[in-house]
Amino acid sequence: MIELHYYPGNASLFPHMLLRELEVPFVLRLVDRDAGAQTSPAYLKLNPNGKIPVLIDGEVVIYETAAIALYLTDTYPQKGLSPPPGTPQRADYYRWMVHLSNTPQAEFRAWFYPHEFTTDPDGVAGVKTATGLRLSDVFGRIEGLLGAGPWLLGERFSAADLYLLMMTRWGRTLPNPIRDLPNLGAHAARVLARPAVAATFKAEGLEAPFV
Ligand SMILES: N[C@@H](CCC(=O)N[C@@H](CS)C(=O)NCC(=O)O)C(=O)O
Repeated sequence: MIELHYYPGNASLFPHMLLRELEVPFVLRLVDRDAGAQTSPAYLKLNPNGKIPVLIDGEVVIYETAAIALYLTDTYPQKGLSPPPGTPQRADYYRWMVHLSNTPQAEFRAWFYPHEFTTDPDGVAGVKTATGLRLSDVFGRIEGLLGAGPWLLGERFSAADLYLLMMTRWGRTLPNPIRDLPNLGAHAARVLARPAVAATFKAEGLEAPFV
């Protein structure tokens, strides 16, 4: 059975929501961050970067959140959570998945771990402030591109919407919370209304406000 190594609310939230949307049997394996389990020798064998999540599916051991999601939507194409390969919508899907991974998610790393982005202890606050400004800029553009949606791919719901919700949630800690942008706030409400998403939040013990 598929195993998802996770920690509540971490980047594993996206593949967790996706597994429930796909209705695939899986088990959750808690990575005990409080004990530093993500850097234990056993975990580093799964993900040498020492980051959460990891997904194991038989002989497949895969890390990097976006890669896990692409793997899952490819493995269960009949569930329709990604458009068919070789179509214009598939191009949009790839664009969103890669953009969300390499721009907002990477910026959130600097937001939550600013000390990693400077060698100057006095520089940490400045890193955080500058990252918050960049994130506002990034989500301002996403707000415009999303428009009325209702989904990132227009009328078609896809895994990318789950990815976006995870980051809207993370953005509740920003000086300008992402949920306050009208299109992104409405998008988050639509994704949160999905039963698989509600079940995921419940299983991880996440409490309101969700975004
Ligand atoms: N690019 C990686 C980043 C994963 C990442 O930064 N995960 C965080 C949790 S959201 C983590 O493992 N933090 C613990 C640590 O860095 O020690 C991915 O998408 O999987």
